[in-house]
Amino acid sequence: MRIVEEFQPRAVYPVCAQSVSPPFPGLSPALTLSHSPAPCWDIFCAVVDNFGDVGVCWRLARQLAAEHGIAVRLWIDDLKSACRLVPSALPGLDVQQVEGVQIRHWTAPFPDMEPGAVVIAAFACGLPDGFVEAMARRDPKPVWINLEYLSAEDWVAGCHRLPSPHPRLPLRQHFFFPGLDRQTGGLLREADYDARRARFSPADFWRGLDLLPPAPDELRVSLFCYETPALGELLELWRQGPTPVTCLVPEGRALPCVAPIFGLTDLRAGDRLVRDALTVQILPFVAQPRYDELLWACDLNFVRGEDSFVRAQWAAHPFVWHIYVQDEDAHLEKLDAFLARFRPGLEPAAAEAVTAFWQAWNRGQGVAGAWPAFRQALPALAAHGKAWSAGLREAGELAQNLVQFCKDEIE
Ligand code: TRH
Repeated sequence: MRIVEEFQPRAVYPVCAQSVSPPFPGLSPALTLSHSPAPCWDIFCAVVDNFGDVGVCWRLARQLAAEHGIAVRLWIDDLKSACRLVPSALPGLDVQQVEGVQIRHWTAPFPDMEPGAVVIAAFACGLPDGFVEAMARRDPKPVWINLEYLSAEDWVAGCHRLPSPHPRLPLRQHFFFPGLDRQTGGLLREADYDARRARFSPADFWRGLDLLPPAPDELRVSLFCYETPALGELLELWRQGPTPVTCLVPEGRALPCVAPIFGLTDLRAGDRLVRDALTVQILPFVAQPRYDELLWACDLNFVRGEDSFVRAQWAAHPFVWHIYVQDEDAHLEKLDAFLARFRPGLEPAAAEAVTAFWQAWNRGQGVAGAWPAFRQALPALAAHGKAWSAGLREAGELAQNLVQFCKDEIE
């Protein structure tokens, strides 16, 4: 797009001054400050739990570096968790360069550091006090972005890009919301997404897992979800069903709900279990691009949280969202808000089926009753998924929208 061609980030964002502290103990010789380009954007990621916080920040950081020529410092407080998502990163290094991004361990006390031209607080995480003071001293002041959670609720459009002044310092932050329409920041999608998908071979993918291509009546399902009694109920139904179901389950929180179906207490990556019509294959946790391939290969994708939920929408195959649980069932309102946007364009039976099944899945009961109609709606959902993802593209792409917003703020 034109924005990429016209935008010269190095010229717009002046090179940041380096740390005034001596190099950190973990700094490898290849990463001495004189060899690495100065970071220009700082992204702060506090890992709350699971993989979504790091997942979104890592994806954004890589895109900013690879597609927009921005030097990114990604500050992560829990490097051990991050290493699951970024397999080539090392948990013991305070500073490391991975895939064009400088990953830094966010420690307390925080080092004395000149802020970049843009500072992103991911998911409203608090920034270190000393760093905020340094932001206030910087001339010009950094653009301070509060990158929020994805929500389909109507109020988001009214809050996207809103400024909020700092109570004490001459700074203001801007709220930046991912979203599903042009009134929001859009969703992350790498520039090479379509090219990667065009090159993707399902046959090679299945061969790599040592699985035959699916039989004509078989359903291939990826299952990334939180623990829920609904999972056992559904697997049991599939086991007894008239047609084969092969279920690819990434290792993690769901496994204790899967094991009892096979009379086991423990499952691990590499296990393959077959009982009646049901085959379950446990997968290792893979790098993000490989996870996309799983979503492209399967007929139905169970996803969760935020980032895998977004990836399932780009994959445009039928999907089921296990939403992250919030206090006072606030998540159920978010679920309904998404469904209210997603349903238009679906025939009434399919619209009802997707609503009933998603609600049963998220409430943890009633999936067996909701499954037959949902199963029947899969062809309609497959067609709808294509139209839905095409519509999402019209909202624009989040990294690009963010770059443009910051450019406008700086000028
Ligand atoms: O892991 P999640 O449940 O993450 C979150 C967090 O709980 C977070 O606190 C909360 O705010 C958020 O949900 C809503 O789900 P999510 O967001 O889908 O993140 C998973 C990431 O892991 C995503 O980037 C995809 C990636 N992934 C892989 O890279 N490889 C894999 O094999 C799998 C299964 C996932």
